[in-house]
Amino acid sequence: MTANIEKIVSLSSDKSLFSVIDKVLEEKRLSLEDGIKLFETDDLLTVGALANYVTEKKNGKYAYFVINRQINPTNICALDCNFCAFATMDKNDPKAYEMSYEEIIKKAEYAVSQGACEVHIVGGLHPDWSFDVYLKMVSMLKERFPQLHIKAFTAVEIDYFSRISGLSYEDVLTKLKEAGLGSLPGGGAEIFAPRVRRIIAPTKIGWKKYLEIHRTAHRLGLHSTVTMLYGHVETYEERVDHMLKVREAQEETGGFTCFIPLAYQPENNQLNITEHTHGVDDLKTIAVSRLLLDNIPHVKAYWVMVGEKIAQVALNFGADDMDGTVMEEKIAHFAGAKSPTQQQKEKLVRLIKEAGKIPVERDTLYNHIKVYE
Ligand code: V47
Repeated sequence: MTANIEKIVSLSSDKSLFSVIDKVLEEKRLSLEDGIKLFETDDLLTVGALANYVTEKKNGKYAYFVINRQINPTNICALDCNFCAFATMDKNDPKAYEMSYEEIIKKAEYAVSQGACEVHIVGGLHPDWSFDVYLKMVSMLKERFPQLHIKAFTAVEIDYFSRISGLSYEDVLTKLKEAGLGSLPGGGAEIFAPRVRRIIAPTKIGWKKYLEIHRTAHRLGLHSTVTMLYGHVETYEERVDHMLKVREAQEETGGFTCFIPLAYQPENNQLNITEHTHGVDDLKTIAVSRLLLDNIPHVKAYWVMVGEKIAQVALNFGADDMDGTVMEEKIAHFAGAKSPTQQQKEKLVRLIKEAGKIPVERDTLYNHIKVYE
């Protein structure tokens, strides 16, 4: 394997990459400058080959998917992020909605009937819902479907629950865990740099609180994922800085299972950026994530946001996970995503096999449910 990768990368036409290539092959940690070089090079294939080499050293030929369902209980939200097309602050907006407990149960029931092991719940910060409403959602689902993993509430929601209940982050997370919460999803990270947050999400919590909440969850024995929203006003340096802050937090707790670059979807929002991300940038961002985040076990190519074709190719550019069946996607589709809103298991298996990888149906924490040799 090493001989082959050395042959491949020796073909690189970009001299500025040589020192980075050496570091990767010698398993040395990459720096901010290395990350920027990887983004700035035109030699996408070398960056991809290196990232694939690292992925295969970590996870062999396995590429993961999960039978899951997303549930977004409401889109009424006290925040007004400029990139978000999903949420509304106005309860009378025609697109505003609230789900009842019964509707949530029905959606979970359908998911279980389709073989789901996970529900992924995120939504608006509803100005009239108390923390008890959200707690009941979790306890009710856990009572009814004890086998289901409840991956719910981003750090932004946890911060909101803390503010409306007067409880500390630790107490909010402990109560949710006691009610049946299995893990935290990674939404809300956006780009950590304050310059970018001021433009795209000026009223959202900053990176320090985001990571403090994840660290607290990890200390309580909950795992979580972590995201990065790219393709809008951020620079390469700000992307790399985001990744390095994630790497530092992971060094302390080890609680992140997966890093998920989220490609910006440009429609129906208040940012004046109307371009979708391009394939080269999607693949490079996934590859650089894999190379910089040496202490994160998995990198996800989220088919909803990059599309099925790029997600499939990304399995040879450092990604080893495609997320899942999803069943009902709203956040990206309100913002103009061109992908389907759900996926069949068979299709995910085929996409992975055709990428030359071995499909593995996983649970939320990457335990193998079924290997499709
Ligand atoms: O928090 C919102 C982002 C996130 C847009 O944890 C947008 O495994 C692109 O976090 N363009 C929700 N992105 C989705 C998410 C996620 C998805 C799949 C798996 C996991 C995981 C997490 O989507 C939001 C926000 O960061 N988002 N609007 C937009 N216009």
